[in-house]
Amino acid sequence: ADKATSDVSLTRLSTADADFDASLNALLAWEGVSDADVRHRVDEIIAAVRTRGDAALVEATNRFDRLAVSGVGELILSADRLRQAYAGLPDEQRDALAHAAERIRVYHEHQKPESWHYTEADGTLLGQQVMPLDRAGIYVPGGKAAYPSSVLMNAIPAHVAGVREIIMVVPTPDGVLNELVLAAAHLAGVDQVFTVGGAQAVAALAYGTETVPRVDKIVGPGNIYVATAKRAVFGQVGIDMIAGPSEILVVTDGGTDPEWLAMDLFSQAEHDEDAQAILVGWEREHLAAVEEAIERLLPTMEREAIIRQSLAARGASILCRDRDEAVELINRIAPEHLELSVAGPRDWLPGIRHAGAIFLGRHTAEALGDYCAGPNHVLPTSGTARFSSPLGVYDFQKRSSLIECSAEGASALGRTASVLARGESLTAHARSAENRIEP
Ligand code: HSO
Ligand code: ZN
Repeated sequence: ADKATSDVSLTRLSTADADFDASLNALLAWEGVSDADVRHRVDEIIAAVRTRGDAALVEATNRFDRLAVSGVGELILSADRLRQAYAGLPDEQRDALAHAAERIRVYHEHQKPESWHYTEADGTLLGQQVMPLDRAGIYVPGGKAAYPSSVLMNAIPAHVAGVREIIMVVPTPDGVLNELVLAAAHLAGVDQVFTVGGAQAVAALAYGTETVPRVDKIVGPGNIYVATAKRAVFGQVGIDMIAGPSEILVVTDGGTDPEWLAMDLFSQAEHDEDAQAILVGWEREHLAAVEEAIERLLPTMEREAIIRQSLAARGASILCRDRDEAVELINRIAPEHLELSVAGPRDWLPGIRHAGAIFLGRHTAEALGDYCAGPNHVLPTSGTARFSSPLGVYDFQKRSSLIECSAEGASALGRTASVLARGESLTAHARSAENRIEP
């Protein structure tokens, strides 16, 4: 174990430490499962909304968001209201939002998968047809994590996918609306907004109420109640991944301004106390320079307290032997965001197997990707980049397989199917297939 001295805000590790593996595991550990108490409360809310619809939704909303509305009608924002929010923004904000939305749209247009088919010699056609979901529900958190950029990132891929109807829910605790969030909804093609949140909003989207339409998939981040509710309704509807705290892993070859690196780490750390910012490099002095920049810049940060807490609890500066060991670390951590602040970053790509988004080179700050580069900022966290991908157009589509047998094709396949069906003692299957066998 190493000199986590009091003048340094984050944990210092070295791959040469005898207990490095254990230290790294402890650093990465994240308990993402909600406790039985939360699950119980969420189940109750879901059951209430499922059985009593609008009435339960209004009750829960009044209670948790400290409102006094009498019907769901008061919780609907019209398309006009969204347009107004957009029109009412200061020019600079409106232009920035529009610029970001356009770039995100263009990027996601590239993601659109094509339907395909092929035809066999006997005329049999096989293929796959891609179709959008009918209705998607987008959860937008209220309060301190109400990010307009996340509205764009969740709704635009749905829109590009061709989803017919996009329903957004956003809680308004104490009735407070975020105009930027509404403006983003307008730009992203959201059809209807309900100002509800929490498990009750997830339940309403999953089962439908008299007023809230039932959706086919619910996406978007939320607090522990929202995440628990999404898990609970999975199967009734589709859900996206359950997001953990935001993470960044910055790899430096020693050639980037330490202050840039410090700020890149802060940019994740400032999201919340549980966010994780990790620096990896093989130049001992350079790492020390970044640590020093961190100390120097911390007092200048508006969110100093959150950043300090995040760095102290989950931040680290890891000294490794060389570039190969850095790649090993990347794949082991499977970070949500990977910044390769190195010369020749593209050469690294073939070695990187697990990362949500890869930011190549010294100029590519993660913050640019968070807002407006184009790729999605909804990414797999907590090591789930090992098996999952950024939110994308494909999350709002599904595939149907296509089979069209020619007479000749059916005859040939009939023989194979018949044998296999009789092997399974399924006689109707066998005779159905045999009917197509030509003598
Ligand atoms: N870094 C966040 C996304 C975000 N950043 C929104 C700023 N606003 C996702 O990990
Ligand atoms: Zn961010």
